[in-house]
Amino acid sequence: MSRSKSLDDILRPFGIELYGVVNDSIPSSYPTYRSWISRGDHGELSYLADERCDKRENIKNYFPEFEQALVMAFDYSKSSKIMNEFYNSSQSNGLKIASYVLGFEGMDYHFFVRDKLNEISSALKEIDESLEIQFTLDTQPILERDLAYKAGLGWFGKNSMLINQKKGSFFIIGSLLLSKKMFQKEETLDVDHCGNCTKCIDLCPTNAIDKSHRTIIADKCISTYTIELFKDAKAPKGFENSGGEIYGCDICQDVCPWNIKVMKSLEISDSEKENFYKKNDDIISTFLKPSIDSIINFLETLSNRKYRKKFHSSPIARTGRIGMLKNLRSIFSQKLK
Ligand code: B12
Ligand code: SF4
Ligand code: SF4
Repeated sequence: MSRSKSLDDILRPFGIELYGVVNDSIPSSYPTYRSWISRGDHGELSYLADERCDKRENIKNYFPEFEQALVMAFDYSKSSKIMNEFYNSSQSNGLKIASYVLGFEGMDYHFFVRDKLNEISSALKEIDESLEIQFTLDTQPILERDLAYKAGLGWFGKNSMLINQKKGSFFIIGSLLLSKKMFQKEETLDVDHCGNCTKCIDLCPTNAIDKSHRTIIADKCISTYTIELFKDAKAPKGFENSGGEIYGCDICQDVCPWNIKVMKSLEISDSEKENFYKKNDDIISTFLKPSIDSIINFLETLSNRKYRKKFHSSPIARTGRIGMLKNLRSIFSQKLK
């Protein structure tokens, strides 16, 4: 059995259809990242500009033993389709939560995908027990979209998302960094498929996409405002024209023709839908059905500790009760205007 065949065998049980390998430890878009930082486009996200900025120049700065990365896409497009149907139904209160939040059985993907990465690591160690492995999943000083690009998973969209022609962009990138070149897989780098389209740029309510550089101005992005800023903060200009986003933002992905195409062909069975609603019931019934003033009243009576306890396994624990109240009040005050 060839090594690439065995990789396919290892990953299929985890539902991973899109993956690739990278042998080069130097990110091809490090200069893009560097100039983004020098323009100050990281804004409040200081962790991107501190000493970890230099670390991103070479994967070996993070994992000196690096020889190969196994880069995988963890798909949550079904969550996006189900939630868009929900938002168009009479049950929706008009508020929205980014679909990745609900896409991993109600769990924070940092836990859910990490468990999968651990299981895949164990499977690889069964092949070679001397193999050393580190994972990278969002918080490590690694340019993950670059890794995915070099693994042949897709191209950098004008909205900065890594997009795949067949799968769109509703996936999380998770990678295993390996101390040996375990697999041979010929990767073809994808080319730009955005063409003349500018939908994401035109429809971003806060003008957060820097058209000339194809990057995001973090302080203008609703995702930064609703996920990363925990205390009182000024909403970005144009937030009043958004679609009720209270945690994260999917607008520049929802409008992308490549995702629209994927959504049209995606089949979801009744039992999958039932399971989705069951796993996400707490979040949907707390935030996406009641009136906004009653949610604010509810959170005002909850302690910070109880909020954390109630939502500890979901990404929305990140903002804490105070951060979520900030987001809700911001939308509520706009509705009153
Ligand atoms: C900081 C961060 C954010 C910040 C800043 C976003 C940003 N675009 O920089 C905020 C909070 C706004 C954010 C929002 C979101 N994020 Co985020 N975020 C990150 C994080 C931690 C670092 C990104 C980073 O280094 N930014 C610096 C900029 C310069 O790099 P970049 O945006 O990744 O762009 C790269 C490419 O697009 C490319 N590139 C861009 N322009 C050009 C131009 C040329 C000419 C070339 C050659 C290359 C190139 O080079 C860049 C550097 O590698 C990564 C995880 C990681 N460790 O990489 C996740 C990550 C990028 N986020 C992710 C997700 C899912 C989101 C959201 C969809 C969440 C949501 N629903 O709210 C939004 C999407 C917003 C958007 N359109 O980008 C996923 C993206 C998966 C994918 N398919 O692309 C990642 C990879 C996390 C993961 N492990 O899956 N995020
Ligand atoms: S995530 Fe939302 S606010 Fe950020 S760039 Fe995309 S559409 Fe604009
Ligand atoms: S909306 Fe259009 S321009 Fe934006 S990422 Fe998708 S294809 Fe590219």
